[in-house]
Amino acid sequence: MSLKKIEKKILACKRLAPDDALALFQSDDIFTIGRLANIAAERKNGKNAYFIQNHHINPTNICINRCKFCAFSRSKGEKGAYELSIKEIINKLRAQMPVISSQKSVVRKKLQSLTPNPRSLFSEVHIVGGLHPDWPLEYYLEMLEKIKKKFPNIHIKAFTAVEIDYFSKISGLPLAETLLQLKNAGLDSMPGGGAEIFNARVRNRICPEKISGKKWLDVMEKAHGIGIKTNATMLYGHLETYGQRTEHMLKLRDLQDRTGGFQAFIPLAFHPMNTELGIRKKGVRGQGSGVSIGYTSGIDDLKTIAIARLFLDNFPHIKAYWIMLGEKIAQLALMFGADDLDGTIIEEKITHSAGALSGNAMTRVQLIHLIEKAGKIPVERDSFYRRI
Ligand code: V47
Ligand code: SF4
Repeated sequence: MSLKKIEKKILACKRLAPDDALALFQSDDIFTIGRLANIAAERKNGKNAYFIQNHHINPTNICINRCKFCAFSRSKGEKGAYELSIKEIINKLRAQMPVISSQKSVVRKKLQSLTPNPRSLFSEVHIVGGLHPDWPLEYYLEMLEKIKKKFPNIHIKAFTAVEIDYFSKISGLPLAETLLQLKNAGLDSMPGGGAEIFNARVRNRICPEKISGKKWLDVMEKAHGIGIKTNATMLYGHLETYGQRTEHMLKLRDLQDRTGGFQAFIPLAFHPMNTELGIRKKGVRGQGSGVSIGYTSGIDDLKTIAIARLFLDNFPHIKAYWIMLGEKIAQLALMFGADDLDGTIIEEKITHSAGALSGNAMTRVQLIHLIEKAGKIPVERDSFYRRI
């Protein structure tokens, strides 16, 4: 279908077909696609662009899966492998707390005015890690319980669908029961990682040990079924085609029609450094030997965000994760359909192991500045997109 026809559909608020999304991916008219995505974003969220003060924690990088695009993971005993005790996790979180209480009163008042929770500098902790060969489900339950006990006001967004499925396998409990136990221990919502690309052929090449796309969707459906909100991601810029990106988003849109449990969609730009996939092997995809899969282009990043906004008409939010996009492309993404920059992060390991060019943390003031300069209204949110 021509871009003009697709534009008409969008302006009439009609749902895009997979062929429309494919035609948008194949088009070079980035300005038209961006303008339309901005219209769709403003229909949903006005000029609001959200951000959150959050803290990422990765309890371990030891993982039995060793996906070919992952530079973060290690095998047990390998150089660079680490494990955090629950005490170390608590201490990492606590390290952000006394910043305020130890200040002189005038500084303390100023800091308190900058944060939703006067005792902390963040309102959400985001926890994901490797599939550890020895830790039992009880370890994760205790982790949640202890974090909740020490920081009752902090929202815990934790564990990808891949981890949840693994916890179910190692505990011998059904998925629904595993999720319930985690929920009762303090799990408030789930991040969207582990989706990668659902297409089985590509998935088998980039992460052969990982659960199937079908299983990922099944875990999410069960989580939504017991009232756990989640996000969804898509790893792009590796071996997948535009058609496979569209197919991936279609599966997410179909599930969202059934459950309504997704909050945000986050396209994740593949980072190639230190990964097995970063250097293409001889003959793969008809390329010569040693041809590397590089970083994604800014144009592809913006197009993917925009098409996601247009195609995923039932997702409330599209997140431009600044860690993966870089601060500047993430800012531009706010004019191309994204309405969320994610957060302050504080410590990021997964993308930085793979050569992220972005910083590790941003302050609330920096995030507000980026949003305002993109002509949007900064809204500090909680984990359910309520204004703080
Ligand atoms: O599951 C791993 C991906 C994910 C690489 O839900 C890589 O709010 C790019 O899911 N290049 C973890 N991506 C990050 C994630 C996430 C991040 C921020 C917010 C949310 C949310 C979720 O990162 C993994 C995997 O899909 N990943 N290695 C890489 N080399
Ligand atoms: Fe393990 Fe996740 Fe890295 Fe895959 S992406 S190797 S599952 S930590």
